[in-house]
Amino acid sequence: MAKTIIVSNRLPIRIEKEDGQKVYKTSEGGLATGLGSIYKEGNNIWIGWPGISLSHEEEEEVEKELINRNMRPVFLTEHDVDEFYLGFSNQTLWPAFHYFIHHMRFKDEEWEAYYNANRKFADAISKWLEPDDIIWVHDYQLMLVPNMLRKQFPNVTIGFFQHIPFPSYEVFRMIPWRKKLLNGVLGADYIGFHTYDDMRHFLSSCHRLAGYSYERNQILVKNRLVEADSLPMGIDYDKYLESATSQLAKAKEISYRDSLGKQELILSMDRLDYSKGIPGRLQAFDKFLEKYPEYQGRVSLFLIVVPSRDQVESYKALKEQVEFLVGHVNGKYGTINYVPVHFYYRSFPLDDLSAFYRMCKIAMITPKRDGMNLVCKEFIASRENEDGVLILSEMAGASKELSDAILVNPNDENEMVEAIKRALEMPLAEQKRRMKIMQGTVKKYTIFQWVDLFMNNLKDLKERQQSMATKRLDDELKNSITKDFKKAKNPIIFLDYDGTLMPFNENPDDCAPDAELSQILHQLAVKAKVVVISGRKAATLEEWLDEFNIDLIAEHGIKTKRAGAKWEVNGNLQEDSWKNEARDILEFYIQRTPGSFLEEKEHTLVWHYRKVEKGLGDLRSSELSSHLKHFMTNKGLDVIEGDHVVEVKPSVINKGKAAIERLKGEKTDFIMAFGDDRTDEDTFEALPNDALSVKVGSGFSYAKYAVENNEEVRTLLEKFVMEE
Ligand code: GDG
Repeated sequence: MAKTIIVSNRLPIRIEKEDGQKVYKTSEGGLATGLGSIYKEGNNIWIGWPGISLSHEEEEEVEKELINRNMRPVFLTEHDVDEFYLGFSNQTLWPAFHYFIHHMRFKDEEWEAYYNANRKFADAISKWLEPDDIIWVHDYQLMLVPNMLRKQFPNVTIGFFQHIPFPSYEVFRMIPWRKKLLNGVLGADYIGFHTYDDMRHFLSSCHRLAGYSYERNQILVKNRLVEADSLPMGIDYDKYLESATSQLAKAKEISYRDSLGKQELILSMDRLDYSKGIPGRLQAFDKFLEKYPEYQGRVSLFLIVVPSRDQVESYKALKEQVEFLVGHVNGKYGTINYVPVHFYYRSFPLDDLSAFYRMCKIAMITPKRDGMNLVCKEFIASRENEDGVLILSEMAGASKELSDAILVNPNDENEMVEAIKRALEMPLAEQKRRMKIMQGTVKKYTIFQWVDLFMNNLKDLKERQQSMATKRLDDELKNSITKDFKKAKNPIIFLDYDGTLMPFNENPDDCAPDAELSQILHQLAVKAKVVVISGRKAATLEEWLDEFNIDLIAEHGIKTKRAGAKWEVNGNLQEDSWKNEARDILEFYIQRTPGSFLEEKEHTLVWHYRKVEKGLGDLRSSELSSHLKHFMTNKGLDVIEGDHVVEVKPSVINKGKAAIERLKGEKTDFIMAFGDDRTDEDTFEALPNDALSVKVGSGFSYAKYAVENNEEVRTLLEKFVMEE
């Protein structure tokens, strides 16, 4: 039976050594809870690192134990952990993705370790993978895994979820291995982010740095439909509510309260991380007590910092900074019976957390950046009496869902100071109104709903891929078409040129046929009528292709030249009086778009933007197209948006009409057409039903079949002319 394989850097269990004995400690994390409903079922498994480096003998023993718990280990050496995890993951990707560019470092050896560790994960997955399994890879430590698997198993179903933000393309582009990282993730079919902005940034990086175009949230990667999506992660609401209303949590609250005194408490709880904005929060609290001294003695900050990555220098420095600030505030405002900041540098069991969520009326969660932030959702779920106030950073993914919090910019100290005052003074009715709305949201979008949605969307996408993939020209079809071609007495083949027979070149004048193509055309012309049907100028086609003794159709059908004969101009053409006006418009866009240029053909005008900065070229081409469409009303012209070109031409002309014209009076028993862009769609659409049509590249098409690129076209044509 097909199974689901969850993959993350850490397993939902960690092994620790106590007095030389291995102890298995389960993780209480949100992800482990949510995915627990999956990996514990049937033959499903979770693959990841168990959190400790072991000897070979120990590894065997641990693997056996983990198999009983539906887990499979990936063993990492201490070197892997230093370079892959603490190094590349946490000192290159983490700071980049959280916009801490001054903390980023780029080390070749750490990149290599990242690659090798990802390979270890991919190998472990391959070891357990069976046909029809679904793989769900988690987070930034494993960005290369999806494509490593895709190369090995082209049809496997892979989902990827990124738990941290995805930065703007301007920041992501700074990483030397950016393209490899993007291609790594694009090996997945369905790619989830917490917010729409993260998704948008990812798509824009794919477009601008890796050259993929996208429509809405979909990208075609080598003919495979890949979808990015925004899917905010939730929590196990009932678990937090139940824990907060348990007798144990209530008893703990009473005992802590007794020791703490009467102060109002503001909860701050994070892992030790510079992205969480802990110093900024302390500084704002300091400012608050200074600006509103009447609150000194009446309110305290309950500051929990959970140890994390403290072998990394920047984290060590952060810890010292936090300790310094705590000391500073306590020294400045503390009295015998007033502690302004209660500071704990350690983790607590859930009952304690629940007691904290109960006893602190205000939670102040003000990260500088956070993918989602689950603590604020847990606080909301734990507020049994629907009171309390959440001060939340607008830089946390959660802020997109929790607009009834007091939202603050964590870099604006004054705003944070005022937010503390507002929270402390918020009337109970207002607190309840806001809290109820937020509870409604957090209760509705739980971790379980998130898991279901992700899995359903992934399966759905796979089905859509399969229905699209029926068009691919596979080997069996290629063989049977080749047989038909060889049997035919009078075959005719229409070939577009650029993108179909030749790859695109930065310089359009540099595309004369190479030796391989020349040989194919020579041989093909002996066995079939060959018609090159292109948007190019007649003179260019003649210079490059006349020697092959084939038919040429230039400028989308304006001029036609039979093999060995002279050029003829299409009889339907009117005067070109529109050209002067259209040229002025194009010149206007050339001035505003560095790198673009005009190509003037006898009966058409073409604006090229292949060399223009990516986003700008797209923007200007759509502006230009709509400008031209407006100008052309009733002028009998067409505007065609091709591959990095916008072309204006008389509408009486198109490749489809030219192809039909060429077929008149022809007694043919095999018609086939190849083309790659919008203009070739006219050919595919116009040809008789029994004609074969092949789209080169990705995208929807009228063609019956699709191949990947011009090399695949050449290979098929070579097959046609090969002697038996
Ligand atoms: C990453 C992204 C995204 C904390 N202290 C204790 C404790 N915790 C638990 C909390 C919460 C979890 O740890 C922290 O989750 P966050 O979401 O706040 O932050 P990250 O660890 O940075 O997680 C983040 C998340 O992935 C999910 O996609 O939201 O943006 O950075 O559940 O309760 N748990 C216990 N004792 C503690 O002392 N038991």
